[in-house]
Amino acid sequence: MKPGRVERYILERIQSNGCVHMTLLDPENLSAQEMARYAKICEGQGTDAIMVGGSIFQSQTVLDEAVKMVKENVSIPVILFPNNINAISRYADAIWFMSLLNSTDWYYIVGAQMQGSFLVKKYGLEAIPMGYIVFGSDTTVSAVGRALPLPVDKGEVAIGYALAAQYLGMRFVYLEAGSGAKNHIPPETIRAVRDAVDIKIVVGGGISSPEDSQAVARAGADIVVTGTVVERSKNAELLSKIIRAAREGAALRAWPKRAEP
Ligand code: 1GP
Repeated sequence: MKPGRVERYILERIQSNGCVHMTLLDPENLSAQEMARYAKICEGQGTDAIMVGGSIFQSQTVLDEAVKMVKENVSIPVILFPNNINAISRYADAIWFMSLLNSTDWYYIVGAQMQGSFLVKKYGLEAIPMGYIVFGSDTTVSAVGRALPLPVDKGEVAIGYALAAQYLGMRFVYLEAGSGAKNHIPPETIRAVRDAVDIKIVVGGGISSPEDSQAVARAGADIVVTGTVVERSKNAELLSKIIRAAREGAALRAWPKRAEP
């Protein structure tokens, strides 16, 4: 399966800016109108794509409404970030087709994917293959996804999962600290994964300041995801600084640019 339109857009942005920023909006926390308004503001501040999803979201009807409204208000891609099979909307541009690699439950590794694949095909959604690694044990995503608690500061464990993602043919790997996590994934862990894999690295969870954003991008995140900071602070200027800081972090990397495959 070759990269589709949205994936090519992401890769081009990573190539030109060093790092991409994505905003995660959760239909569980925001109405469709709020999602559309926030998405528009985030686009205005320079975010590269809107991700829609959350850990406990349950209604496909509400999701459809939210995605439709967001789509009407922005021109950047809207990418589904599903927690389950009812988090698939025909109105999105693409879906992170992800497996929670360190789940202890078959369902989150491949069961939901097997069931959801029919809708992805029926809707003609662009599927972007991604390995999802959840760190820590005290977040909603960790509890819902039955994640085997991974230590955030043990790079070698993360490397194993990230390499597995790469060898399984996934083109992205997401290092997830969990939405609203007290701390983001440490730069040392990101750097360790960066040094080990060739696929693109997504980092999210607990990134709440320009300093955080710069640190994770500098350590090697190709995509920096923030959600809670916008929902909580409602501060467009802060978001703008976080987005700028991600690009600055990428520019400050001390190692040579990787050759594109
Ligand atoms: C959650 O990584 C994302 O899946 C975003 O986390 O809400 O902490 O920014 P935050």
